[in-house]
Amino acid sequence: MSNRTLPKDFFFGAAMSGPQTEGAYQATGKLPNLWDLASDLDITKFHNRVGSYAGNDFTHRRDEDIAIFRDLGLTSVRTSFQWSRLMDADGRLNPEGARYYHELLAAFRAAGIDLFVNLYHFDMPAYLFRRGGWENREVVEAYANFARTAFAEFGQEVTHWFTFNEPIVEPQQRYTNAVWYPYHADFAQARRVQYGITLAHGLATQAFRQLQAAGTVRSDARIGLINCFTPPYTREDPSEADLEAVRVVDGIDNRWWLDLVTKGELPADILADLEHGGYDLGVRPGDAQIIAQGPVDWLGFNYYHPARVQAPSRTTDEHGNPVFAEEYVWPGAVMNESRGWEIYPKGIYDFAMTMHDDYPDLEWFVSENGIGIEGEAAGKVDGVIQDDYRIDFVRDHLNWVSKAIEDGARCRGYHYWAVIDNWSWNNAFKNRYGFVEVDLEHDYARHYKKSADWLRRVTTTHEIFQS
Ligand code: BGP
Repeated sequence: MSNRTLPKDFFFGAAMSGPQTEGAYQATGKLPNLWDLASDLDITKFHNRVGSYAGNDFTHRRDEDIAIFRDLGLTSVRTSFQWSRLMDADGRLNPEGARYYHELLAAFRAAGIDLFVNLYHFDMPAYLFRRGGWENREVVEAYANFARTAFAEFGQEVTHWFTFNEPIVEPQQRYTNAVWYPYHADFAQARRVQYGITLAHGLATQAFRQLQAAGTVRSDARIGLINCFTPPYTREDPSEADLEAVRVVDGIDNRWWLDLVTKGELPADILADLEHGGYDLGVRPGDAQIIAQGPVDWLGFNYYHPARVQAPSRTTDEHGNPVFAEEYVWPGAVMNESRGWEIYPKGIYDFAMTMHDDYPDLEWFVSENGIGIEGEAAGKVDGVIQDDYRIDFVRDHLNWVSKAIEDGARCRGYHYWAVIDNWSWNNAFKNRYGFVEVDLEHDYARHYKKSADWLRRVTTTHEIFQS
């Protein structure tokens, strides 16, 4: 069988974020963000006690990394501007932080790489978190001010903006699963945070449209949202209760954002459920108008794993939180044991078909996809990591992307998460995602892994090679 291909204008790139790469955490007048705060408070929560401070040393290796992206045939890269670097504690532009990002944009431009800019990657300035974070309207307004300031300052330079990366993840990781600071398990709080982020997105999108109409933002610029949509599955012969579990999980994690960015609404069934359960989102008069500003120009889809759920065996958990679903362990699951995530390449196709059927007007791209493996440096041959599993993973996902496009999906490109290894939140450098190794024993030196050569062949030919 011949190899599948991707369209000529399909783009390949890399995804990364400011807080996971930049380091330089006290340079350019940067304020502490939530990760710096969590690292200061309890470093033992981080794998091998590696906190947020150094990223992957990108700031010092910027030009080297850009040369790597170019050499690998990538034409776009997404990162985030750190709120804590761009703004000062009075909510004004920090000129040194602005210079940092102007230089960053110029360096990518000089290399012919389009830098996509995301405005929030789980990295609230610590002082705003102390004021109540996303549950406080003043903080929602502060984010809108930050977004407006960024659009005004960089409006002529950036063509691809995103308001948020994975807005569902802070409600999950910080306020439900208790794995990220402040380590809470509180369903009601998680929903209030989700609602605050939703309003922040609406206000930022509104500011973008206003500044574009005024000519401050370039006319060809687009605004988008990126989320980790998890295609939901249940048992093959589901009960009514299993399907109900799918409805709720899909509603909170996926449809909430899809309805926001296509219709400027939130899913009525989920709002009704929350009201029925007595959960107060703190809705105020005028919020519907903010949410109505939510529609975007295109969408980013981060895909790592599907969601498999079934009817729960209990209605509340040990914290008193409601339980709508529990995990369904699919007997056929193939796992990435390092991360505990199922590898299911067809999920990318199933999501593409959901978009095609339910949200047909929206263009999108795969904004993250990747595999993080622990201990891979142990198996080097002649100094090179032998990561054939990474080739298998990306190839299998790209094959489904190619099939989806053939079947009408409006998918325009693919960004791999962490082309160069980077710092992964509480896991720090435990699981490595890169096609390029970051050698922590030797001052963050970069080395190509075996898979890099395969990636270059795919990006430059658009043919999905077997190996
Ligand atoms: C996504 C995030 C990234 C990245 C990636 C890998 O959810 O947008 O920031 O970290 O997942 O996950 P992890 O780092 O938890 O292994």
